[in-house]
Amino acid sequence: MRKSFDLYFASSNKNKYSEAREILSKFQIHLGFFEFAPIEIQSSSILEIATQKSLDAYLSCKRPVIVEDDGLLIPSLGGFPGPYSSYVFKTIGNAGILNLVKSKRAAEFHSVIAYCDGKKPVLFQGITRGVISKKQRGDGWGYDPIFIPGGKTKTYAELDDKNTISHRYKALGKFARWFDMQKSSGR
Ligand code: ITT
Repeated sequence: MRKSFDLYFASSNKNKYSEAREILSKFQIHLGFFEFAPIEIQSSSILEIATQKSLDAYLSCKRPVIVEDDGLLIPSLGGFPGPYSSYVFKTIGNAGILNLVKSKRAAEFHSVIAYCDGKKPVLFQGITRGVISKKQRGDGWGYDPIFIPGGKTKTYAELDDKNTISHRYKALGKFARWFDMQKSSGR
């Protein structure tokens, strides 16, 4: 691993890393990729899942590391798919979600970033509210073609500025400010 990175992003999902690297570079934080296939615990809380993922990632990476757990929550479906977003995407995918969502289309994308350097993990949360589109639009990854963030008419997949408004951007922005303070206080 190169030494020039400030910390690592552990994930099996290179799309998440690419966006996180671009976002953190705006805060002068250099992020390396640590390929890692987490064994996700069964929990209804993405905060709990992210906490455990970060502890496991640190054991493998042995360097300061962040992980991210995301969930797409659809209130009219009782918060589904929420903590099961990864599994649901791999099984029924965007077409399956579009079949399930009828009139009430409100949705939320949640991101939890968990930082671990061997001590108690520190968590940062970001939420972007929006709606589920009526059909898939754009060529993005994951749920990008069906999620329209609030105040926009385009899906995440169609937007050029996803990385300045996304759930990931909001969680990483909080992390970056905290990380900077830790560095300046010499910790
Ligand atoms: P990890 O190895 O980091 O756990 P993962 O892909 O399993 O990667 P998550 O459980 O955190 O990641 O994410 C749940 C799913 O939500 C993910 O697989 C994507 O399909 C989707 N997702 C998360 N963020 C997204 C985004 O910005 N745009 C589109 N889909 C997203």
